[in-house]
This record gives sequence, structure tokens and C-alpha cells, in this order.
Amino acid sequence: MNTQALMPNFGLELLDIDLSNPIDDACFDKILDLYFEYSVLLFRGQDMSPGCQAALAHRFGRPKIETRKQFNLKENPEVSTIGNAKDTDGKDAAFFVRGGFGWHTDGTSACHVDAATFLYAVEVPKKGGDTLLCSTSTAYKNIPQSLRDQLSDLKMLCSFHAHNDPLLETDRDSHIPLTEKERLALPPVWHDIVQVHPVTEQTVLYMNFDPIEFNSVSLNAGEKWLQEALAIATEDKYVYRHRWIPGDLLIWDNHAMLHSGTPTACYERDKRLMHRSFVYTQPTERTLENLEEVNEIFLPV
Ligand SMILES: O=C(O)CCC(=O)C(=O)O
Ligand SMILES: [Fe+2]
Repeated sequence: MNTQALMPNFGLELLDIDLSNPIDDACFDKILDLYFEYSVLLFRGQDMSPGCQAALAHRFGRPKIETRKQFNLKENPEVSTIGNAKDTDGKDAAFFVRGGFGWHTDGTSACHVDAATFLYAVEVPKKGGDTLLCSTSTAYKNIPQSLRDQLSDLKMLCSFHAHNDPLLETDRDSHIPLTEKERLALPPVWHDIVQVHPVTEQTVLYMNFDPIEFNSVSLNAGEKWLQEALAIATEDKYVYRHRWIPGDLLIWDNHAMLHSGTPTACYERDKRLMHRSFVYTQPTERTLENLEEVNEIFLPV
């Protein structure tokens, strides 16, 4: 398999792979090994239908159906749209964050933390709309021992609604408000900040930056520590900037990576459309007993 490193400490481009062709088990096992070893895989020049993306997602694990359900594709609800695309009525055809971008971990409001994000570029702007990534194990190695000690027994309570409600508040068009049943299906979840990755056995910092509570310190104190760790994690030299070309598929391990979107330079002129999937990978110590039930709730109507 021909490959090319993206960064010294993470990320690998796999060359000469056409994901629209059947991938045999031996080749897929190799791809999965590389995913865990490098935390980010890049496949360029792919002609990936949503059906092909959904099938690949199922090979990686158990896909989650996105909660902003008007952006889930009807035929392949494991795939949802993000970007600034509009439909013929001028309505948003993709989930679009207008209020800004920031470093985060996808899926922190689920109990199971081992999850891959798939982002496939359908259309990209001329300028902007890059995606940034950095390593959470490098971050753990680089923070001072005093901060490691402070974070070692710290747990954060993550709430989907604490993140999602303000987005809706600031941008009424961004998505449809959740029903009571949908809200109840997404309760807040506690996470350790310092965790051991179950496959690589590296110690990582599992961080999100809008928790609602910490177990042992005030919200202010915990947030300050997380921000200190974030500043070290995201020093320029540790950040990979992905400049998208249509046909790129990027897959990253949310246990091993933090990521951030960046603004499109000209929203009005330049369209950005990405196909996204989110997949719980194995192994895990924390099971997802009710995933099918929750997925059912968010199927597109
Ligand atoms: O659009 C991007 O570049 C990143 C979006 C993102 O954060 C995500 O898909 O989880
Ligand atoms: Fe994200």
C-alpha cells in the first residue's frame, strides 16, 4: 500500500485506493489498523456515492444517525450534509455553523468515546473552509506535569443541548428544534479527561470545551485548565490544516484527535458541501445499548 505521512506524529494519506470498488477483508483490516495507528486517514480523488460512504461506515463500526435530522440523507441516513448549500427554495440544505468555529471532539454527549468522523468533500470553496486537526496524545505528553496532575482525576459532564441550544438561539435557520422525545434521548454524560486509548494504549486528553459541570472543581477552574491544555495542544507546529479538494475523504479518530472547522472566505459566492458520517468503533469499555433506539428517533422523515 502506498502511503504518505500528513504530519510527523499523526495522519496518513493512502494512495492508489478506490473506495468505490469492493475492498476485500485483508485490505480493509489493513486500513483499520492504519486508522488506529495514525488517527487520521486521507483518501483523495474518491468518487463516493452516499451509499458507498454508508457501507464503509458500517464496516468501521456502528454509525450514529445525526440529531439534526433534516440534514440526514433519506436513502442513506448514515450520511448527513454540512456546509452552506441551499435547496431550490433557498432553504439550508446542509447544517451550517454561522456563529464561528472552535476546537472540539465529536460525540462527547454519548457514553462511548471511540468514534470516527468521516468527512467527504463534494464541493469546496475557493478560499477557506479548511479543517484543522491535532493530536490528543501529543497534547498529554506536552502539558506540564502540574497540569497533568490537575486533570488526572477530573471528569466533565457533557450535554448535547448545552452545545446545540445556543446554536439554534443565535441562528434560527440552522436546524429544526428538537422535540421533547428527541431531547430526552440525549442526556448529559460524564467523561474522564485523561483516558487511555483502548487500541493504541496511548494516554490521551479527551476534551470538549463547553462542559456543564466538573466533578471536583468549579466550572471556571475546570475550564481554565482545559484552555491551558488546549493552548499547548494547538500550537501551530502541532496542527494539520486540511485544504480540501472535491473527492477527498478524511476519517479521524475522535479519541486521538481534536478538530476545528474554519470559515469559508465568501459564503455568498462559494459553496461548500460535505457528506459526513459518525461511527462508533470497537473496542470499547462503555457500551451503547440504546444506539438503535436513539438512531430510530432521528431517522429523516
Ligand atoms: O466542516 C468542517 O471542517 C468540520 C466540521 C466538523 O466539525 C464536523 O464535521 O464534526
Ligand atoms: Fe466536529
